[in-house]
Amino acid sequence: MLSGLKKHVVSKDNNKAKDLRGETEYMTGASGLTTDFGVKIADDDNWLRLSNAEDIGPSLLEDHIGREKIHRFDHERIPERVIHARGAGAHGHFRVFDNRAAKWTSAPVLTDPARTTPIFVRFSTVQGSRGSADSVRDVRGFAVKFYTEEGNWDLVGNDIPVFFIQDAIKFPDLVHAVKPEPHNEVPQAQSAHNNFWDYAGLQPESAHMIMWVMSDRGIPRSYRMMQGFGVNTYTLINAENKRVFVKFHMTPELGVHSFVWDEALKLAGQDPDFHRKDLNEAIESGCHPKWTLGIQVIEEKDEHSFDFDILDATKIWPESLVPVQPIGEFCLDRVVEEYFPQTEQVAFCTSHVVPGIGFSDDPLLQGRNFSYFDTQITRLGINWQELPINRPICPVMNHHRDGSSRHRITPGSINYWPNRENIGHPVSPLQGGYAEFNQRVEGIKQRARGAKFQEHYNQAQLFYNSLSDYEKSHLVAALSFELGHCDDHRVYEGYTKLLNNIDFDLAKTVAEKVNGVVPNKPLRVNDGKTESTLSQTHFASKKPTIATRRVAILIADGFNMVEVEAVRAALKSAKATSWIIGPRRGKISSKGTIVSGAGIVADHYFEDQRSTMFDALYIPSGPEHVKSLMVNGRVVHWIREAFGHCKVIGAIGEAVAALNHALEIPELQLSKSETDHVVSSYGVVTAGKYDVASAAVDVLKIAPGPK
Ligand code: HDD
Repeated sequence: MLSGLKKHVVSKDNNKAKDLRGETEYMTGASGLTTDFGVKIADDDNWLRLSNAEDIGPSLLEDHIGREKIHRFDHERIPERVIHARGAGAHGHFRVFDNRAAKWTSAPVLTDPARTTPIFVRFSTVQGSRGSADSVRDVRGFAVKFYTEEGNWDLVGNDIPVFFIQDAIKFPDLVHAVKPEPHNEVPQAQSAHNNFWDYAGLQPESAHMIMWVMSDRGIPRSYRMMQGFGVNTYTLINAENKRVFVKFHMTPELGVHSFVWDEALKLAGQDPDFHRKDLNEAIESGCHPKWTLGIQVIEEKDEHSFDFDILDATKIWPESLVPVQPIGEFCLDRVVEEYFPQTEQVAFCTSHVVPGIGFSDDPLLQGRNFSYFDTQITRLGINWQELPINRPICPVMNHHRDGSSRHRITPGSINYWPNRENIGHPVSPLQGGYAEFNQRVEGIKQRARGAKFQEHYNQAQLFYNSLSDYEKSHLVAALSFELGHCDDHRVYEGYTKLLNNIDFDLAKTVAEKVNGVVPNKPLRVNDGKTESTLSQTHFASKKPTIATRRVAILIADGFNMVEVEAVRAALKSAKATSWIIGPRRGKISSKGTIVSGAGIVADHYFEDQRSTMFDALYIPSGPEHVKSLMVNGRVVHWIREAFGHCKVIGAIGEAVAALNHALEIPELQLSKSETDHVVSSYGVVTAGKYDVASAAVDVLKIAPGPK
C-alpha cells in the first residue's frame, strides 16, 4: 500500500521550491488594493466620469486606474499551445537508486544517489483546446523538467511509446489532420472525423501508434496510472566518451488502468476536469504519485542488429530483446499554487539536455529539437527561459541580451565573447562544458529514409496480438466508434483495408460494423508473436491497491450507521477516499434514529454526482433506507451504470435486494442468508450481515483489477 512512498522523503523545500518562493506574493487583507505601479486605489467600482446628481455623464479617458485595469484584462490571454493545450502540472523530485548508470552516462542526475533533483511534470491531452475535457480518447503528454545542478533537462514524452510519424517534416500535416477540421472547427478533442482517418489511412507508418491510441491506453483512468515514455531514441555518453543508445521509461507505482469507453464519454460532460482534480486530490491527501525511471540501452555496435531501425519512433524496442533497467524514481508531492505562471507558462524543449545525455539521428527527434524552442517564442516571447517556472536552479551566464520582457539585469560593460576580461568564457568538457559526441558521419545529402523505416505493420500486429481478449474487444469498439463517425466512404473503406495488414479478424470485425471493406483473406500472415509488456494487464496486477480510489457510499434515511463507519474506517486505512451520497446534501438519519435526528451529513446527492466519478459503490443495510433507494430511479441507474462499467459493488443485508432489483441478472451470485458472504466473479461483494472482522478483507478484495 504505497509503502515505497513512505521511504521517499518529501522534499517540498528543494532548490526549485525555494527559487519559486522568491517570486511568490501572497495577497493579504491587511495591505490595500494598489495599481500595478504600487499606488493605493480609493475606488475600484466607478470609472472617473463627469456626472451630476441626476445624470451620468461621459467617462473620462483620463482615468489611468480604470484604463490600467481594462488594459491588463484585455491582454490576459496568450496563444495556447498549438497541441497539448490542455494540461495539469505538479512539482516533485527525482532520485536515482545508486550509480548503476555510471557505466553509460556521466550525468550526475542519473548517477548520483546523494542528489535529489527537483522536477516539474505537465500531463496533457493533444488534440483539444485548453478548455476541453480530460477524459477524451487521445494520447497523453508526459513532460518532465528536471532542474539539475548542470542545467535543465526536459524529457518530453507521452503515455504511449511510439509515434504517428517517423520524420518531423510530416508533423504539421499530422496535426492539421487530427485537429478540428478547418472549414467548421469540428470536432473538439476528438480524432473521430474524416480528416484524421483519411490521413491515417494514407500514412501506414501511423498504424502501430493507432493501435495504441485506440486501445485502453487512449483513455487512462488517471495521470497517476499511466506509463510515460521518452519515445525518441536518445544517447548517453559516459566519462570515457563512450556512447550508447537509450530509451526512457516511466512506470507508475499504482499500475496502469483505464476508463471504459462509455465512462470516458460521459465524464467528458459530467466532470471535464476529472484528471486535473484527481491529480491534485491525490497529492493533497498525501498519496504522492510515484514512477520508476527505467532505461533500455543498446550498445553502438548493436545499432543494426534488429529487424527494425532503432532510430524509428514508430517502433518499440521489445523488452524481451532489450530489458528495461530501473535506475531511479520520482514522485509528485506539491500542487501548483497558481495555474498560469506554472502549468501554462512552463515550456519544454527536447533540445534541453545536460552533459552525459545526447541526441540520436532519430529524424523525429531532430525536428523536435528545432520546433519546441521556436514555439515558445510565439507563446511566451524570446525571454521565456527567464520565467520563474522555466529558469534553472544553477547559475545562468551568457551574452544573450535584451528582447521582449527581459527580466534579468546583468551589470557591466561586456556583452560579447571573447573579451578583455575573460567574462562569460566557454568551459571545457572536463569542467562541465557540454560537448557533442564526436560522431563519425558519412552519407549522401538526400531526402530519404533507411530500408527498415519502410516496414509498418510488424509491431502493430505484435501490439494487437499481445492484448488480452477484453482489450482486443475494446480496441475493436474504439476503431468502430471512430470510423463510424467518418461519413466519407473513401475514408472508412480505406482504413478498414489497411487494418487487414495487421490482422484479418480485426479488419473483418471492424469493417462489418462500419460498412467498410470486409476482407475475405488476410493480406499478411499473422505470425502470432506476442510481447507481454504491451498489455495493460502486465502492469495492473503487480501490486493491487485501492489507495486513492474513490468509493461512493449510497445511503438514505434509516441506513446502518455502524456499517458505514466501519467501512469508512477500513477504506481510510487503505488510503482510499469515501464519499457519502444521499437523497439530499445534508443530514441523513441513521437506522433507529430517524426521530432523534442522529446520522451523517451527505457530501453529495444522487443528482450532483454520477457513478462515473467513482471506482466502487457500497450500500449498507437498513430496511427503510433500502426501500427508498429501490424506488429511486437515479439510484437504480447508479447501480446499473457502475455494474456496466465493471466497478466493484458492495452491499450488506437488505441492500443485497437493491442490487438484485437494479441488476436483474439471474446468474449473479449474491448472498442469500445472514451468514452468506459472496464475492462474485463480476466484482460484486455481498454479505447477509455486516461482519467487522472481514471488512478489511473486503476492502482489499475490491482492489481494482486490470480494467
Ligand atoms: Fe511534441 C508539445 C510530446 C513529436 C512539436 N509534445 C508537446 C508536449 C508533449 C509532446 C508532451 C507538451 C509539452 C508541455 O506540456 O508543454 N511530441 C511529443 C512526443 C513526440 C512529439 C512524445 C514524439 C516522439 N512534437 C513532436 C514533433 C514536433 C512536435 C515531431 C514538431 C516537429 N510538440 C511540438 C510543439 C509543442 C509540442 C508544437 C506544442 C507546445 C510546445 O511544443 O511547447 O512544438
